[in-house]
Amino acid sequence: MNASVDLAVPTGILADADIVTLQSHMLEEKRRVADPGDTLSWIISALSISAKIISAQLRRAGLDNVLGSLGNQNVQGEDQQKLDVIANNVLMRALGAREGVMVLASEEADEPVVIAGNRADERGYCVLFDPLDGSSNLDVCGGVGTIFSILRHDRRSTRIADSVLQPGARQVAAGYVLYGPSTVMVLTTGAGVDMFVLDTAIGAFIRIARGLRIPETGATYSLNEGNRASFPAGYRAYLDWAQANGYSSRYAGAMVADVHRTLLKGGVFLYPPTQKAPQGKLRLLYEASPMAMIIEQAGGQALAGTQRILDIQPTALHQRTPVLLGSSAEVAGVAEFLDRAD
Ligand code: P6P
Repeated sequence: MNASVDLAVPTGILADADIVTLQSHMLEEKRRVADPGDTLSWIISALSISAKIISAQLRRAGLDNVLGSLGNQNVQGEDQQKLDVIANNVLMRALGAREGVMVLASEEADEPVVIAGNRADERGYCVLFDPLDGSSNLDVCGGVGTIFSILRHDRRSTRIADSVLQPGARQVAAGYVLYGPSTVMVLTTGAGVDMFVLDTAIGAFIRIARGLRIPETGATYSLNEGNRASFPAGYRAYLDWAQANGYSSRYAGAMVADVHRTLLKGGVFLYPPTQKAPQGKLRLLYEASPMAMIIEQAGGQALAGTQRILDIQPTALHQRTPVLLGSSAEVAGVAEFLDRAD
């Protein structure tokens, strides 16, 4: 029941909305998503706590001397930032302690981590994440984020660790946290997309949008044009068309920031194949698939070339994929150029 709150002077979140925290949101979701033992809610709670800790660490990064790289490379061959490791450890510890978590997989870990004490035939969940996406933006105070994907453990897998190799269409939930001027969580459990903002005064994520829909169109494209020379012909033909038709270019260099803008304002985000990354740079399981679920749940489209990202059957934890996602009409427009060029 939406009891109206009669306030003399509307203040902040009390002004005009019921106060729904992430926790109460998950209780509402319980009626729709079968979640024996509230396991999924507990996993979302662990992600929420992790996001609060990581957000606090990022706000103090320059003061606590945790900026910069560790001087080594992760499994991706990318310079590992100190905060990549800190964020990864926070998520591993928060999620590893939750009952019902069978496997954790991270961009920062070579192999999936099988949580001890589980048998292959047990019911449970796999949680995959990129702990700090876009971390190279940290030193310049740019937007960074955490991306997460939640799958039911596949009890048919011979090795528990192989359970993470499921198509994105089988995700139970997915989302991201954007650490920007405010800390925002965007989440779907399969029935639309909801958005929460962290109220640091009370340490709670408050729901500010329910059933987010991506605009059908948007005259903005988002990709790293520095790679233009090595894009396949179809992408270059699309860029020529977009620039001749008044499109704007926006690119933050962090997938979470670029996808969040695309979700709210419309347009299209792309990471095409390049000479350096012939399969694309972005990782399928913990970047492309969760973002594809969010965008599709908001009414958009998410493709790898002309194939639906959520239909791809993964074969390796860190496999990469080209990404084309955003407003349906805009994605269809790009796909037309790709089809013509094939
Ligand atoms: P480039 C960040 O390193 C990341 O994985 C994504 O967050 C981002 O979209 C992409 O790589 C940026 O890559 O080659 O444009 O710097």
